[in-house]
Amino acid sequence: MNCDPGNQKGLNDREKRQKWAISEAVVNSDRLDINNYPVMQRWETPFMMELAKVACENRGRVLEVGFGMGISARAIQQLQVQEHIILEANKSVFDKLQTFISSCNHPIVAHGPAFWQDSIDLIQDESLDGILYDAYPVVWDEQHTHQFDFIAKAYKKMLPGGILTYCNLTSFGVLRGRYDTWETLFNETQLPQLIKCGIPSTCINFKIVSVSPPPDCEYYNYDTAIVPICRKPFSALSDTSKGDEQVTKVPLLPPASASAGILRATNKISALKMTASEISKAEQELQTLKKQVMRKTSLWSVDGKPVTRRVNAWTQWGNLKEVVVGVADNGCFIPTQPACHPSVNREGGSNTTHKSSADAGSVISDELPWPKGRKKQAKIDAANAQLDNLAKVLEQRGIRVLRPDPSINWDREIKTPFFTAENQFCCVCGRDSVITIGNIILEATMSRRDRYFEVMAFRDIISELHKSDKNMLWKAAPKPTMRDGMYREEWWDLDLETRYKRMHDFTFCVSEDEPVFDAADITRCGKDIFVQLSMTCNRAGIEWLRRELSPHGIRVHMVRFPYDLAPSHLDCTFVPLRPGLVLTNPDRPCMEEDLKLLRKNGWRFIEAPPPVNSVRPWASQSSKWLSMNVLVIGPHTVVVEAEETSMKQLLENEGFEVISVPFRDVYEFGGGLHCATWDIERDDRMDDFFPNQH
Ligand code: DAV
Repeated sequence: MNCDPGNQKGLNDREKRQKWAISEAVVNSDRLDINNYPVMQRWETPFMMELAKVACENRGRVLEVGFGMGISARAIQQLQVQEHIILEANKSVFDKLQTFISSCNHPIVAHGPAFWQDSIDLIQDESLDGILYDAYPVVWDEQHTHQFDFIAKAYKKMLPGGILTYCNLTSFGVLRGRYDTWETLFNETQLPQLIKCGIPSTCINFKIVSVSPPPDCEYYNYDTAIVPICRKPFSALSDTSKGDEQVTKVPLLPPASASAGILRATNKISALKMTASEISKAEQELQTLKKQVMRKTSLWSVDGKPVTRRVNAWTQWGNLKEVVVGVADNGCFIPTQPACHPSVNREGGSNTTHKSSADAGSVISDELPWPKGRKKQAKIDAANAQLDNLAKVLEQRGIRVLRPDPSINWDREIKTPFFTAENQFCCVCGRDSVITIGNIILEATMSRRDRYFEVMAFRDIISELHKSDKNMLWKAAPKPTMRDGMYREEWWDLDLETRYKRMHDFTFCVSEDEPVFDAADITRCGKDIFVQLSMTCNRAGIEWLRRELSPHGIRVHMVRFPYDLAPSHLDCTFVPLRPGLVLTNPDRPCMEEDLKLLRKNGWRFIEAPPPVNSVRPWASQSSKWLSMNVLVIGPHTVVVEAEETSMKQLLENEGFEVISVPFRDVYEFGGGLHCATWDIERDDRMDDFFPNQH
């Protein structure tokens, strides 16, 4: 093709750019031309989709350079990234971009009209999860090289694990004639330049995709095209490849665990042949990376300016905007203690999903003591895979997802002046240790010794929120001593018959000496919150909540379920789904006295169906009713465990859209979908759903 697009003769580079910036864009449904240069054509759509898929693999925060006809921008929007940043140089294209933004569902930040050279530094270093570069070679001498100038600058803007792709069809269309294969073209013209940009050769690859340009296309006449894939590695990996200019076919690093943005050690290590010391270095690197990712995620900043964040959750059903999903890293078995005597479920299988080895529980329980310390990595990985998947599903719905600190070693003894616990638990269930009530983030007292410090895994997130939302109130309930005298340990020895006889006493293993509650003993319905008297929440705890929250206009109501002989947490017993509707547990009817308020205000109750899979995994200390531990993410949308199809059916009959996700591998880490999440922002208000109080 004619390679000098328009008259650039006699102009210096700056003047060429200035001329380009103000040239009129001529656009129709098939093509975009500027100064008579064919900038973009409709046939590139499937190709742009491929580029977008690469750039959005980690979702997160994706930068796009060059808006053109908006083809890749549309693709990126479809892939539902969390933030989409676009740089565009030409003024009239930029105007079209403004119109495009107003029609988009996911947040876009546009910079321009400005060349990337002038706007790239608006983006923080190490802040991007993906980059798609598709700018036109405005200075024609740079036709084959302009992408490298960009990549050299943009590489430091990427997070470790970030992914970059680019397109330069006007160049590839010319170069292809000079090489036998795409591979030789790539290895000779792209790879050395990419290495010069600082990318280790082991992190560079490409794929070939099919395209169908029309025969009269001015710049491209091939039926395949190249999609470069460049990843930013851990520094440990870049060290090993320093000076490596030799190119052979190399395996790509496996994709980042996209939802959390966390690369897990297993992935990383299996991808490469590494020595023991390299592995240990990589592991350390991994911990640092995880922390960086957490920090970045919790800052949630655009261009260095924090996005307005809001701590606001008044209900269980308002549209969910921001949520924390737990992580299972370093998760341990619950140690035996006055508040908990864990035991093996005889009926539980060794595999949580298939019932093939369903007798494993009885074998373990007959032959082995309750285990101590850290769970097997395979169990942790399995739970993490389901947690990561939940995070991904929520992100795809435009919900911002944060994760707690995965680097805390829970397999460590704790000693206070009052007790010793041989190991701690995990931070899967944020629901238990912290709750958002309106603009208040409240840390619970907790009831179990092994969970004394669990909230610390969420502290980075909490303090970040405290910095960015000036209206947020940060409260922590008084930490109990958890000394022996705080518990009635003899309760554990009561046989079922005795517990049954005493069911209306509502006395459990925790005494009334000190206020005690777990955050999951609470459920929110606007101005009114309900708190369950349980093994994990005593009357003193409810009284503490009442005094603390009533000055904020919140009414605290106690709820009791006498048939639950070992109650803990409300979210498998009494689950508000939307205004006027509560999901109830058929085995655990509520005290009629406690239901009066709901009945008077016209609330309706639907009973949970029996669990489809009622086999509790052998190490799970929760009941089979985790089937009703659903996560409501909006007034019409509920997330349900994948095997619980009867629950799905019930909720669909009530008019909900039901999203199914597998979650049984998480059960032994303390709970289900509701337990493993902590909502920070919902689109709701302090409404009064119970105007008839008396
Ligand atoms: O019914 O076993 C479990 C809740 C765990 N956070 C139950 C409640």
